[in-house]
Amino acid sequence: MTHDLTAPDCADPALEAIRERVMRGARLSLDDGRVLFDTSDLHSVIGLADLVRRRLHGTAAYYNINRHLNYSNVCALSCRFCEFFAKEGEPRAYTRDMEYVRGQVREAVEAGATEMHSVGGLHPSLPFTYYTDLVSTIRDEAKKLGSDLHVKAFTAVEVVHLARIAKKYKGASAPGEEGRSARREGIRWVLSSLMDAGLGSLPGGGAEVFDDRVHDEAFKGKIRSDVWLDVHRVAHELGLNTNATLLYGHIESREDRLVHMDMLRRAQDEALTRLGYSGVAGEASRAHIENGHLGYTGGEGAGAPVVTLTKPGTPLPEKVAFGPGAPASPKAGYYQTIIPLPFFPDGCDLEHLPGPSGLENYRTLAVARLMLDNFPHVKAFWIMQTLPMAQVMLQSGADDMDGTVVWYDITKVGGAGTHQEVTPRTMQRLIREAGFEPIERDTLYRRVQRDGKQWRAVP
Ligand code: V47
Repeated sequence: MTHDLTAPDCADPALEAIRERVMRGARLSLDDGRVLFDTSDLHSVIGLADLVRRRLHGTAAYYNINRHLNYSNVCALSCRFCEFFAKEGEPRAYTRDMEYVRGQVREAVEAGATEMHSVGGLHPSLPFTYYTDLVSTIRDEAKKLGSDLHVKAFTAVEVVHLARIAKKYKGASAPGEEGRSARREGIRWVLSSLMDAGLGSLPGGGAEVFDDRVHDEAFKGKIRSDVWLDVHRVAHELGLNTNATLLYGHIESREDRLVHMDMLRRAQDEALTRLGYSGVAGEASRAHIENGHLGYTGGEGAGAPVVTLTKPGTPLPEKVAFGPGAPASPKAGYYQTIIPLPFFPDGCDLEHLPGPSGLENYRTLAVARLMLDNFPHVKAFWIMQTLPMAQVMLQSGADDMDGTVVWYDITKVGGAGTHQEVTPRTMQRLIREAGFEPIERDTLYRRVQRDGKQWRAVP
């Protein structure tokens, strides 16, 4: 970790106070976030985000060797931003059987993959056992081939759907604490069953934007922010690491993005406190009062102490959980990475919208790095950002490119097909070109030591 970095001089005087807070590693308020979004001095915003990124990760830039497996595109929902879903019986609908899954695992292991990322639609009729079989099939087939392939699977939206299918969601719609504890119990049951089958972590999908107006207009029927956050909270309590996304550039406002970021960092305050980090109680109330301007109180967890990772010398959670001196059976359970996802209009119900500009992509990513001071990683998901943008994003706050991927059918960038792949060698070259040192990581951000397709994770 590098500590002796200096922040760039800012052309916009409105950024000076923020610059000073960033240098100290102090939490930025929502008002600071508004300035970062409004200033025409984008270069300084990017420079500040780059400073935080270098403080946390030096010149390292991470990637992994992974595969995506979408088990079914059949979905009971019809979200307006989504071009992935199909209805049962439609010619383009598919649901994969276990023979297909085993074939995908063999190909993944052959390519040296360390991670299988698996998500799908909310299928109306698959039984709960399909999902536990999916996870155990991936793990067992990989083990037969000598690989400890990590299964990162099921968004929070799917987890709730599974609780319903398994009939473990009874009473969850009751008002207040009663409904909430029934909901949590169902979620806990589902996640524990999936963990017994071999689930290793949760991906960050399904968060979209934590705003009820946007929710009702663009993805009504999906779980709301409180439930999404609850799924991740229960996952953390069970020791699972998770990611979080932010889908932006559609009908949401920049203010909505800021509130989304604030809700996530409060949830992470709680998770890191559980991991043993100590926070600053006074800062929590300060941020709480400032955020109260909006009539938004930060929701549950608003009283947790503020825990930042951006103060010089603060250890990263992966070092606390898995590094030297960590307990023999590691205790994890926190958000690893924020993944800002630019909206792609092609082929969905919101096709008339333009989608975000390149500059808006840089700004949103840089603001995410600055506001989410307790998220260790920021991912420039190259499939959606494109490779050239992701390279520049490594200089704008991102430290992770995601993986080698191969098939990705949630979005088809610029009308391209679903085959999108970079080789590890190309990934390394692109990272070096951007001025960073490529580090292959596993899903939990441990370094990978590899001999061909044989690999092991080291803390
Ligand atoms: O939740 C859907 C988004 C997400 C569109 O955790 C769209 O490591 C843009 O979550 N334009 C799924 N985005 C992808 C995802 C993800 C990807 C990579 C890594 C990880 C991780 C997670 O894709 C959905 C939704 O927000 N999405 N449609 C669209 N038209």
